[in-house]
Amino acid sequence: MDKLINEFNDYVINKVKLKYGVLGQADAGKSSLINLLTNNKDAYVSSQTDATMQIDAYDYENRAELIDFPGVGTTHHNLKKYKRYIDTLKLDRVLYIFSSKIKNVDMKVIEYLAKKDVRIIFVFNKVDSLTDVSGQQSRAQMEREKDLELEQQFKKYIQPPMSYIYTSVLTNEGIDQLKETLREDIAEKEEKVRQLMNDDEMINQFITYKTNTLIPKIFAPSFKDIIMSRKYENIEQSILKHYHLKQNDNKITSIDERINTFKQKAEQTKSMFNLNQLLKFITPILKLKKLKPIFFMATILTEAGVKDVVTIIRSILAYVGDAEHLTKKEISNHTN
Ligand SMILES: Nc1nc2c(ncn2[C@@H]2O[C@H](COP(=O)(O)OP(=O)(O)OP(=O)(O)O)[C@@H](O)[C@H]2O)c(=O)[nH]1
Ligand SMILES: [Mg+2]
Repeated sequence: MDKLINEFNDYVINKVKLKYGVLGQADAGKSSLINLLTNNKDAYVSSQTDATMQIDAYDYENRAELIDFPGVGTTHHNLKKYKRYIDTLKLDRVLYIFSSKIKNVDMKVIEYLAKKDVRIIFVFNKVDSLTDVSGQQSRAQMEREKDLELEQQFKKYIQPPMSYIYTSVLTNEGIDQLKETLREDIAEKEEKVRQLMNDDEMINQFITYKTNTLIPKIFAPSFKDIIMSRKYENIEQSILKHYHLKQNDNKITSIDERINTFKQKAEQTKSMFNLNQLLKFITPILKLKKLKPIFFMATILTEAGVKDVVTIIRSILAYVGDAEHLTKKEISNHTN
């Protein structure tokens, strides 16, 4: 696939990435599960309770994020703090990990999530150590009882049926089932990605994002020399490269030519750079968030004695505007 389309595809995927909060009981194996699911050794695992002190996110197959929470109800992370984490992170889903019986604090967190309409996948980890001391019950019986208990506790806020996925990081039991659950959940998003790739508003958003990352690149202090020496082709190349446009495929009017045209029109003869004047030209062309680098560069150039600063910047931005337009056309051609 085309570089540009690839980047747009990544952008859209990122937009719809599901955020899974991996929450649950302290020491239940939340971080270990994340490590296993994402094949990394990064999530902090410890034999000490309360190992996860901060909140980190891990990529899951480039389609979702697993967010490693600290254990609930520990001294450092009381209920209030936990709720705050949940709110600020805007979770789409929660994997709630148990390794022992349901506690009061679990009920409070789950009730909070349910009221916020966050879908919860219940996991009972460390199933390798789930044994019946009396030897009376089979594993299947124990699991059935645990599922019933789960339903009893939460049917007030969550629609039954409810059951755990029983997992073990030690024996790998249940890991495939957990992955399958995630896979189905994520698959629903694939269609959404396809739709958004054809969505005009999404294309515009992407282009705005691209331009916003371009501006600080162009108007970096190193560009002062280029502008002083009037080698605008360098800037043109950077712009085309940034949008993955090929030099030959398009006929954008050069910056040099634009400068001449603007000068001929004699619209702008003042030697001093004027902020309002510049703004007047920028606003209709680009939807820019970051104007600071432009003004900063304009000031530097004016101080360096460049006379037609506004005309130069105006011409560069007009070039960017055309590049944006071409980029949009490229994407639309590809996706429609
Ligand atoms: N027997 C057994 N031990 C496990 C399993 N999963 C994790 N452990 C062990 O349990 C301990 C805690 O694991 P962590 O992954 O740090 O647990 P956590 O839920 O992230 O802990 P906090 O972040 O402190 O709340 C470690 O010693 C793990 O090796 C499992 O499935 N079975
Ligand atoms: Mg942890």
